[in-house]
Amino acid sequence: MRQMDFFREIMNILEERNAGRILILCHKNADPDAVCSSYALSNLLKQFKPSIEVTIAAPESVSKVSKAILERFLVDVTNSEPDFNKFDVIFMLDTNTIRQLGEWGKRICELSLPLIVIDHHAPHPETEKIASLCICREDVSATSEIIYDLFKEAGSKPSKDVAEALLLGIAFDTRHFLLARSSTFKVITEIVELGVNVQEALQILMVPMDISERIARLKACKRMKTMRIYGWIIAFSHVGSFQASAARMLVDVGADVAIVGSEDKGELLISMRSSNEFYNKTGIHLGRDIAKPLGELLHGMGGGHTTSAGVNGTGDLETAFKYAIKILKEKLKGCQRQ
Ligand SMILES: [Mn+2]
Repeated sequence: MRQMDFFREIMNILEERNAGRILILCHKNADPDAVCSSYALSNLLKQFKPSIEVTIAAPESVSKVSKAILERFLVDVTNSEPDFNKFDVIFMLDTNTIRQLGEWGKRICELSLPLIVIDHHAPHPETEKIASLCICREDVSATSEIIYDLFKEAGSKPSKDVAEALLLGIAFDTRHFLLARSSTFKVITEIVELGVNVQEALQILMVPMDISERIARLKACKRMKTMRIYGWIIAFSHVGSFQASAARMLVDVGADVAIVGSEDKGELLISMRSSNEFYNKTGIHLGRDIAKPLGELLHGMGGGHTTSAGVNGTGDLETAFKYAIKILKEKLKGCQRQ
């Protein structure tokens, strides 16, 4: 089985480099899946190499929920730029393009250190080029699930704390199991058997939305424009922050596809969400079919999942939306909404 070799491949790279110092990187505004999988991976590595030093870092900051989780498990995730040359091997978790690392991404390209990518997003060709090992599994719903499998491959079991962290990562990325696959539930059963109380653990994810996010969502509503493409309702809006949250909200409200962006001195950040119905009936993979080509048109990068994706680029938002409409029109040809 292909998967069964990943743990060994990681250990081989660590041994080749005689690695003593490891850096684990999460994407900007690291979510619970990113920080929990990083924490669990660091534990796994230490089980097999007790002398290893692991630093976990995320550019800018981690999300509010992630902060609460890190406090609970007493884990440190730094947001100051690491001295990359100090490390022997770099891991990139829950992150499929170096763009999601901001300025740090450029630094990583200049290094000659081995880079190991572990992610559940569609692998990006640019990432594959610079990575020594790419564990990109689209068959699972969270990076935390991949780390759980690594424990199994290693013939080891996570501690109760680590199991709980993995549960939180999975719960977050599957919107509390709504998007979980059958294999995800198998993992959850095993986590429960390790002594984790699911109901109790999930409480930590129920952080009330803060005022700035609620205001961003309301602004996104106020500024929203909609159009129909072959009968599908496409919503566009712009906010300075919380683009992903706003896009999610617009789909909840009734859009089939929501595209929410921000423009800051010519730098564009765009989040997209689509309904499950949209994906099921059109087969359009938001990350691969829309975000990726849009990223290329904007001289940036785009990628993501079937119903959630992001794009970075340059230019103005008006033009970016026009490009998005053009791509959607092409892809939706022959997919009239019934
Ligand atoms: Mn994830």
